[in-house]
Amino acid sequence: MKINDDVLKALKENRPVVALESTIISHGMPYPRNVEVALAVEDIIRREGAVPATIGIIDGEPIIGMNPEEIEQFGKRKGILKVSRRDLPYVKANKLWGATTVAATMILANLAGIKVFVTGGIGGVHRGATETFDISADLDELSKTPITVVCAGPKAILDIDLTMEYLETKGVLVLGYKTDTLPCFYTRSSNIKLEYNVNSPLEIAKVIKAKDELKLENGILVTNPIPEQYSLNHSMMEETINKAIAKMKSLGIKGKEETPFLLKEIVELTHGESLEANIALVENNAKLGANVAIELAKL
Ligand code: PSU
Ligand code: MN
Repeated sequence: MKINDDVLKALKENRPVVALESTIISHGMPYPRNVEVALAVEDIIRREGAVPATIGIIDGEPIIGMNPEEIEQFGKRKGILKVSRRDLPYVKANKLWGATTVAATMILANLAGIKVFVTGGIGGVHRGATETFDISADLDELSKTPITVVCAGPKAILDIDLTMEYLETKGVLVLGYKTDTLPCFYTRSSNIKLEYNVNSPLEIAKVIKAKDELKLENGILVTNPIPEQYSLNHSMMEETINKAIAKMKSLGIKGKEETPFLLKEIVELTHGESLEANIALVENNAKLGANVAIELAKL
């Protein structure tokens, strides 16, 4: 594993570090916006007072804290694999390039000693999963790796109710940041009531600390609603998502290709509006995640 100097120094001095994933760069957004956003998100984290660590795999070696040239490569290079938990050993052994999903980023962040991780939306239980069994490995990872993930809720393309049931079964605490309903990525709220709502980064940090004291090895999911002005209309998005899913089925796209295909299709169907929303929510999460890491480092 290669940890960059800034990140290593911060970790040694118990200063706040925030992990970032690379699947969102290589498979979640089009070039060159993906690179611009990845760099902008790092800047936001620095401005708040924490150290960003974008994680990915280069020639089989996990990189904890990519430099801007590496981020550029992850944005434009073709053939970078989408790497989740199961893919890690193969990619390492064969010295391949891998963009890490939420699950794989959690594993590597944890190895490096990072506790807080910011992303857009996590994977979850896909619609139709009762037939297909398609449940993102992100959910199981949250049940066994002690990282706090700040996101804007499960991606709207999923079955949100089943995702929440699954998280409950797996013992994953879901916190709503200044919201008492579950935010769903493109929209600020949903009809799913959350048990716990928190109102400050300090409050979140205290929950993380309590979990650690209880020796619970699982993660925590913090859901942070997309900023009001970027929130998209729920019924319009449902229509769009259904169209995208229908096209995906007609093309026979399955498994790990589903999420990248749907995100891309939705960007086209919304004429880029969903991409702007996606960017806004990631940036918003970066701000919150940085402050959670800052409070946690003080406790
Ligand atoms: N959120 C986004 N864009 C993305 C993803 C999440 O805004 O590209 C990625 C994350 O890396 C997440 C992955 O872990 O999609 C989930 O894929 P799957 O459903 O195949 O597990
Ligand atoms: Mn899947």
